[in-house]
Amino acid sequence: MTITDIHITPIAVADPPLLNAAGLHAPYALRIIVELVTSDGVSGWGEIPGSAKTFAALEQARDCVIGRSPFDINAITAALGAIAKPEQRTMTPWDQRQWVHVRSAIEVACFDLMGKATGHPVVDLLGGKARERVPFAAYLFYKHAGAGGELEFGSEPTASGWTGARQASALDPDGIVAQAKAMVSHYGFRSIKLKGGVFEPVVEVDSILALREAFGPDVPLRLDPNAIWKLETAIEMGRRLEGVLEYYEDPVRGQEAMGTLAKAIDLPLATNMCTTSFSDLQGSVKWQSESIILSDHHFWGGLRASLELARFCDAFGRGLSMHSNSHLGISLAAMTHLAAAVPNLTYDLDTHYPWQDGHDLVANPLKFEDGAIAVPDAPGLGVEIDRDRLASLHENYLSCGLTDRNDEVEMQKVEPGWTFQPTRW
Ligand code: GKR
Ligand code: MG
Repeated sequence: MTITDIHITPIAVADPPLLNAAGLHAPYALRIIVELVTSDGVSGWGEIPGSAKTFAALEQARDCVIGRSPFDINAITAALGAIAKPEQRTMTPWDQRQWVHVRSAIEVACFDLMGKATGHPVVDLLGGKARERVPFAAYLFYKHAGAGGELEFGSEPTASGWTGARQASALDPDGIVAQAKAMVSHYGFRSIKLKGGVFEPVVEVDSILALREAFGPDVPLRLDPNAIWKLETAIEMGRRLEGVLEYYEDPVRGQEAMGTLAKAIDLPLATNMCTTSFSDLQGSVKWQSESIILSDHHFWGGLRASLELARFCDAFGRGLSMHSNSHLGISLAAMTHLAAAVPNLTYDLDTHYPWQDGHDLVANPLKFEDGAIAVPDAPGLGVEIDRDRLASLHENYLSCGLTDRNDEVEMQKVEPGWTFQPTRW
């Protein structure tokens, strides 16, 4: 089996006006879909965050893939390593390094092909199931009214349930509790994460306390201000949240500050911002910057790299959870197979999927039942791509005018003069 072609398709999917430390989500989230085609006419699929730089890097990667077997991931990885440029993570909440994304997209598509060739689900190729069902967490955002895409900013919705909550604004603790109730009742999630870094820290702590009041002590809660708080603020807020949060995610920026915070409060710290690559692991040990690392196969360079990260976490006493960005069903399937194969991935995973639900290019998207997804047994990732849907999401990309995610620019459309500050409060 030889890879004979690679199709790289940028797409844009409707995304509601969600707020975060870097600004505001645009009406469309960008993704890139990678299809590897083999000599026997089989397609393997990968999905990663979209950006012009990542698209260009994928174009350069063609020759590393074509003519090779999908079973030869070591050779493909070495070829990619030879053309990749060194790159640093930037200050944004999401990781913009393109080569980790390229490796991830290609590797996931190879695993899909290997599964289809052998008749096994990807989880089997990663060592087999450590669990039958993968639990996910509700991921709440402060947001303006509107559902993204064509609807953009609208008036308050008339729809009920999750459809209504997805359109509604949520700008205070009551709005957050309403959003949580709708999302939890629709998907059955049993843990809740709030994206912070948007309002004064006391407002965000009050939102967490309102969630605790509404859901009781048995629903684990997480708060993620995306590293925008000062150390003294994070200590003060952290003390109010001791005994309330399951973990406190990236309240401050950098491993050293996280390590200092960890000593000052009695709360587990988690990160997808300060320990984000293998070269950060030395610093993680030196500063003891977190108790829990949020893996992400898009950012760590694929599924096998994520298994290696899991071994580090096991050996160095770190918990392991999973990070997410706006995504569709190929990524959801890859996350599910990976999480099913990692024995020590014991936290409910992040997912943005509810915000994109109904817009997927996967014809048979994996379904949440009681907040979890049953690991598929079909060969490969177990997803079928709706090619018409892929084409229309690509049309969205061509017409929406976005080529990169820039939450600061989107925020300036609503609040002229607003600027991102690496440390705000
Ligand atoms: O989607 O706005 C967002 C999030 O802030 C995302 O970009 C982050 O990467 O979910 C992420 C996180 O946990 O930091
Ligand atoms: Mg985070």
